[in-house]
This record gives sequence, C-alpha cells and structure tokens, in this order.
Amino acid sequence: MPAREMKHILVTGACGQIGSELTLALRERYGGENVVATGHRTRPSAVLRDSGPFEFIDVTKRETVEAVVDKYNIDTVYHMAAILSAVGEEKPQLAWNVNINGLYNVLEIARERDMVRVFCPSSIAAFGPETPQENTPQETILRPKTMYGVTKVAGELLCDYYFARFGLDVRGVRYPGIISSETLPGGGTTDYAVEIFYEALKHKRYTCFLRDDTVLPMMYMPDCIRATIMLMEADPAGLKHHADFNLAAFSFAPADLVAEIKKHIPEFTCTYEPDFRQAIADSWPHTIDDSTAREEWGWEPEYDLAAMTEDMLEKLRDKVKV
Ligand code: AKB
Repeated sequence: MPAREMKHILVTGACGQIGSELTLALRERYGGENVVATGHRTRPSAVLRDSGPFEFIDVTKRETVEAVVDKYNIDTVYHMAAILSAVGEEKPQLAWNVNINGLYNVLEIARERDMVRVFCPSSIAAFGPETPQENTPQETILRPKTMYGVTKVAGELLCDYYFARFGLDVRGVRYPGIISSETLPGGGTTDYAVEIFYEALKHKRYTCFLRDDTVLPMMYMPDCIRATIMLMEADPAGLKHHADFNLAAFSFAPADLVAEIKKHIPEFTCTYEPDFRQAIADSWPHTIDDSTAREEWGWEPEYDLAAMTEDMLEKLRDKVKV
C-alpha cells in the first residue's frame, strides 16, 4: 500500500519559538492554505497571520481542537504546544495539564479520525541525573526530576503506545536547546543561549542564569526545522523508533558561547548569577548520541557553534538595529 500523503496540516503552538518558524517552513513546502496555524493567547505575527489560516485553540479543551480539525479536514498534526522546563517548575500542574492532557486530546482526535501522521516533540529533559551525561545513548535511564521531563517521558511512552496499539503514525525527537533569531523562547532552561545574543548586541553585557561551565546540547533553528520535517517525511518502513529519537548538533557551556560572541563583539562581557534553573541544567546530559536518528532517517546537522553564532549575530543586527 503506498504511504498516505500529508495534505492538511495543523500546527499547535504556532506562535511559539519552534512553531512559528516551523509553520512558515511547512507553508512554503505544502502551500499556505494547507497549513493551519493555531495558538492559545499570543497574537500571531503579521507574517504568520497573512501566510495562511490562523485559529485560536486551547489544547486542554478538546472541543476547541476538534472544531479546527474538522473545519479544515486535518490529516496531520505537528503538536508543538507545551509548557517548558522553567515555567513547568513554577507551575507543575499547568505543565501536566497542557503537556499530558493536551497531548492525549491530540492523540485521541487523531486516532478517531485515522489521521496520517502526528509529530510530538520530546526533549533532552526526558533524561535525568542517573542518565549517562556524555554521549547519552538512545536507550538509557529516563528518570527526570522536573515536571516538564516527567511529561516528556510519559508523552514518549503514550505516543509509542498509540503507534503499537492503534497503528497511529506518531513521530518525535528529543530536542536539545534550540537557538533562533525569530521568536523568543518562552520559559526554558536553555533560553539564555538566545537572550545572550540580544544583550550582547544591545548592551554589550549579559548576566547568565547558568554557571559558566554548564555544558548542554544545543541546535540552531534551521537544523531543528530540517530535522522535524525530515523525520515526518521519512519512509515509515525505515523507522524502528517512533516518538523518542535522540537528536544532536553541538554542545557548549555559556563560557564557550561568550568566547565565540567575543570574536565578533570584543567588548562583550558576561557575569554569572545561577538561579533555580541551574539544578535543572545540571540534571541534563552534556552530549547526545544521535546515531539512531542518523541510521533510521539520515539525520545530519549543518550548523556548529561558530556558524550558528555568526548567523545569529547577522540576523539580529538587522532586528535590533545596531
Ligand atoms: C527547555 O529548556 O526547557 C527546552 C528544552 C531543552 O526542552 N528548551
């Protein structure tokens, strides 16, 4: 039987850091009218609003998702709506509700309508302090200590269950920290790696909420978008894993990023005032083994720390007008 095509796509969390750029990339690829962007409360940017349909939904209220799915005859969902690690520690009940009940609603709606495919991201937050921190394997200990991490592990398992039990083609990756120049990240532990660029350009100094030697896995947005679409378009016959692919590009500590930015802005200085996010970062891996993603669907990153830094500064110089 030929693979079924993804024709009418819904993106939840489309105003978020990844969702906003993913929506535009999907519209470019599949046509603006065929990619419905949805958000909760944040107003869409002009480009998001004008390049295709936009609707407000609340993923925790199933009927609001169903109404949009049925209105546009949706067969594929990129479920990007989520509460991230730092906000998740401040509001654990909200994180559970959005990340678990929201996902359950999406999976049930997809199952009932026999949808073609669903993407649901996991994260390096699925790992915990007992996980090997260097070259973290695909199959390893998943005992996170944050509510966000708990919801990501449960989400991976739930997605794999829907594949095994109902044949729903759910796919997902464990995103590292994502660095981007379009939409600011909201409420994560890796957010410093975006904020630092704005502050370096605007004020030539930054106070980092993580220690200078905190190594974390990171990825530049163009690679993140490419990986997401590559996995969703991969031949199902080649996939042995489904919703839990390790994914990596490069790793660095704040001090490494500061040194790289200084190559472009020599007067830039950074001070360090670790807060509650330090404990979250300390429970995550330093480097990730993504050989399974490379083998099963041909993943390979393009950007390293130097290329990402150069591109970020170039893009943000125009944006912050310095
Ligand atoms: C966060 O910091 O919470 C996210 C993530 C690594 O999933 N960026």
